[in-house]
Amino acid sequence: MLTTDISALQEDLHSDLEYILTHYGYNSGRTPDGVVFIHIPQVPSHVIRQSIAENLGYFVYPPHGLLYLSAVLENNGVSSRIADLNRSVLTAGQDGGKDITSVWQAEVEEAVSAFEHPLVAISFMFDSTRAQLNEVMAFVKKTFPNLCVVVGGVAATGDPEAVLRTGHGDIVFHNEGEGPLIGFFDLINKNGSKIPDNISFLAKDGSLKQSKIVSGGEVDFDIRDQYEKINVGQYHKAGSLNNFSRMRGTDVPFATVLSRRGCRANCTFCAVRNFNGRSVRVRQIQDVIEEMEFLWHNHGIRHFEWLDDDLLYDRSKALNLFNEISIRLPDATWCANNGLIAAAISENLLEAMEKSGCQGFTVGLETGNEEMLRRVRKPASLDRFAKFADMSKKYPKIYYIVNFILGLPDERFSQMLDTLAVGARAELDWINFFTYQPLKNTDAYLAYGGMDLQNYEDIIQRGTTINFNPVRDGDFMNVGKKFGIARDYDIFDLDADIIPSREQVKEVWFTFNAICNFLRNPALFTTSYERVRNAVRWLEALQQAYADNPTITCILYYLNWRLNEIGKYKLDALKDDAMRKFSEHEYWRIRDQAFSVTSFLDKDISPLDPRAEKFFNSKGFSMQRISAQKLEVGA
Ligand code: B12
Ligand code: SF4
Repeated sequence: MLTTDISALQEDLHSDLEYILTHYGYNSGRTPDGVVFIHIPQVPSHVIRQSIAENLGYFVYPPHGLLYLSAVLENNGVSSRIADLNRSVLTAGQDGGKDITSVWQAEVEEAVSAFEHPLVAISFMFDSTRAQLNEVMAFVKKTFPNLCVVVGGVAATGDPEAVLRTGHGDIVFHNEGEGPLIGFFDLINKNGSKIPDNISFLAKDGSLKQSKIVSGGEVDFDIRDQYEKINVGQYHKAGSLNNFSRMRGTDVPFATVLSRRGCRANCTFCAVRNFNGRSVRVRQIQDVIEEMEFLWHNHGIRHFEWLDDDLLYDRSKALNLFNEISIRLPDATWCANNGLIAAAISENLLEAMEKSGCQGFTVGLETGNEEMLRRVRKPASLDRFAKFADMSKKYPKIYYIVNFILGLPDERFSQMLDTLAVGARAELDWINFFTYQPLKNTDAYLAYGGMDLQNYEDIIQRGTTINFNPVRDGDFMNVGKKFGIARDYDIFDLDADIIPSREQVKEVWFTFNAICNFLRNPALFTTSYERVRNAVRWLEALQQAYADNPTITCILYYLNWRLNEIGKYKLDALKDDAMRKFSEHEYWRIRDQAFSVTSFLDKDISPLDPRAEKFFNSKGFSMQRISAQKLEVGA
């Protein structure tokens, strides 16, 4: 068995690294004449479905981290190319006849051919894309055996050894890459002796070596010139950022922005603290705005998505940022799907957000159970969340989403029910219920040893299409037939003290989702025109991605009837469409027997099963609320 020896001694490391440097001629003057950065495909080729790709249903985030890395290298005189293989495979996927693998391979070859002997630097962000990483690394090594291959990013940091043991990657960079990459070029260009921080590699004897691991660093980099390398204004043609970007319009050019690195919190299931370090580092407001203006004027970007993990950190700076956006980019829109901390939201922030073009954001509460909240170290209290939920009703133009995780380690069914009650009572616009999946380099993973992983297809589906829906998982279709799994309203008969199996959690997910987002979606009852309008936009965007799902069409029928803005002809067409989908999918017909979503087509809201209503009553409120009507014009 190969040994693992973590050593921080510079001299030892230097001699260990020597053989890699010698192999590529780096210590005899043959330094890289450039860098080819590679963003690997996020979706495996065999999973890409032409209909989803055409519908722009896959995520297509610009490779933001690589823009930063190429900017710092350029400042240091090293030129680079960025090959976004993800975008290429999605574009190829829209054209059913293309051989997707040969498309990304050609792109790699083309990028490499721009140089004589570049360094190949691959980004590996998500464990779920390991198969694609391995495929790309193997291709590069086979085609260009004389090129050094380095890998960085969140997933590479989480398990560097797994990357190195493939034999196709030479060095792994940990954490944020700007400083260490410059350190690496200093070492080889200037023939220096300081081994850069944050690298792992295998020594000649096969043992794992690691330099000092540090986190944090500079955040104010000017990346504007780098956007040219990826032609950022074209990304919306290959996919979406999330359902918010779809709600804004699939023809609207979008880009991502980052104003802060790090997060003030340290939730057990999250990799951010271990990756970015303890502090939150805030960029200069001026720089952020100039970047956005540049994108607006030079690349036609009209919609922005924040990548920040803690966008509201330093409230007064956040307020200034939003105020500045509303003055300098009055027609821009933005969303923050990555999750804001509800406790940090105040009324004046909401006002400034709305004015600056905020169309919607997500808050991460994760659980509605106090004990679980403490256990996952979420910086939230149920009281603060309830206050935020009340406050949100004063700013109905913003679409509010809350994230919950079901099936956290050792979570009992009663605790999941608390989540249902907190979510239902808050009456935000949408609830994302996720099922739990531990991630490497998180405290939860370390504590639970990575057990309880979902099946591979599940992870791929969840990670690559805009709003994961277990219904797409073939296994889920049959789950109700499995012995001992309660489904639909029968989940309310489950023993409150059990820790539900993963199969059972999926059914709990289905019922919670059906109740909160469909049967009792707040847009069915609110008197706010904006909220109903937003809900229609949201559901229309969702329907594009889930074209087979008739429940979305049913609720759209009802909400459009409430809005009273489309004529009878279009309304009838929606009804026909819903009926057609039911006739084509037995699965949905069976679900409808339990939940009666087809009542929406009769302009009726069906009562909840008494077991569900009894549960809500036990929490002190009712969810029956039958009397919804058309909105008054101008309401
Ligand atoms: C945007 C985003 C997404 C986007 C996709 C982004 C993309 N590139 O395609 C979407 C919404 C699709 C997404 C999905 C998921 N995401 Co996500 N996502 C993010 C987020 C918010 C921002 C990433 C980002 O751009 N950061 C800003 C740039 C500047 O930093 P960076 O990309 O990390 O790059 C730096 C370093 O990583 C490093 N680096 C990166 N590449 C390289 C390469 C080299 C050679 C070097 C030297 C260095 C280097 O240097 C860069 C500059 O400092 C991060 C959290 C975060 N704030 O980072 C989570 C995060 C990366 N996501 C995470 C997760 C878990 C997921 C999902 C699994 C969620 C889910 N439950 O479905 C899916 C999986 C996606 C998949 N493909 O299968 C985890 C990753 C943990 C892990 N080990 O896998 C993170 C860290 C969030 C968390 N809560 O812990 N995500
Ligand atoms: S608040 Fe969000 S980003 Fe911050 S540690 Fe918790 S899950 Fe991670």
